[in-house]
Amino acid sequence: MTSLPLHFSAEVASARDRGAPIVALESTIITHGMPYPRNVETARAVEAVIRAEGAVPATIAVLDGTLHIGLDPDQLTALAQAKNVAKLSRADLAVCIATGGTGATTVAATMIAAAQAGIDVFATGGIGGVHAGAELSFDISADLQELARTPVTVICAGAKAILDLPKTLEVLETLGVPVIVNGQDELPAFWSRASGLAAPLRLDSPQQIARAALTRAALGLSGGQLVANPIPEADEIPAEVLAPLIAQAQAEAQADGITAKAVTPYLLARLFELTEGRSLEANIALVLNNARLAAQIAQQFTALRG
Ligand code: PSU
Ligand code: MN
Repeated sequence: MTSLPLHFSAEVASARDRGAPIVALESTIITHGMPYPRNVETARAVEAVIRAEGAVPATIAVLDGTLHIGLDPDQLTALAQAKNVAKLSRADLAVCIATGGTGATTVAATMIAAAQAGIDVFATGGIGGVHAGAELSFDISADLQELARTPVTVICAGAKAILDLPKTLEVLETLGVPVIVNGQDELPAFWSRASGLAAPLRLDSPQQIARAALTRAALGLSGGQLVANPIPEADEIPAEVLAPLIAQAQAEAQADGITAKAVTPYLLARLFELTEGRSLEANIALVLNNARLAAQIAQQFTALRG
């Protein structure tokens, strides 16, 4: 058996030595979720928010066959500029590492890497879920199963509103994943605070969220937690403004024969055009907001573990 080629950045290695709180960050949002140069600007700003809150960011990616936990600024810039980077989910991670490849980690693959590295908390924008029309396409993100099996608390702003949210909630319920809304009774829908769907669970503080994860582990329950953190009011795009544009993008994706891993990046890029860039501004704002909460939750894990 080969040993796992896992590489810690100097900043993350030092945080591990000190027992400082660490927040994992994914890289597919950089390579497939946002256009250059806003992607790298956002990645840097997200890391800065986490440091300002007293935690250490660990952006995760596979570079030339090595699983990196924490990227230095040059590595981050190179990844953000690279073309045709692979999008790695659970199924792809080992092949990419074994063949010396380079790839960006999705929510599922980032959770796997975070768990390997002993990181409890991971901030992103929106998880993957059940796509509209999944009853025909069977397009259900591997992110959902990962939440059921890997013990990481994932902070998002809800599943992306390009998905079928009721079906996504049903699958998460079937899988036994706690879906915890931070501070409101309604599930947020990524770019909007409202979804029309009730929050399956609600908690109101970073300490409660960390305590729930530790209690889950103490009960012997495998798997993670999903925290849905509503986008700040000032940054949201009302659901009724987005709904027709999402429907248009979905229809175009189908007409263009877009399938599998290409669906989410296609829809995000098309919405960027249809909203004249507004969807990207909201996406950036919600990621920063999630990073802040994730850093606070990571600190509570450290404090509660003592
Ligand atoms: N959050 C964002 N933008 C993104 C993603 C998350 O704000 O692009 C990425 C994550 O990596 C997530 C992926 O795992 O979208 C979902 O892809 P799929 O639907 O193919 O599983
Ligand atoms: Mn999919």
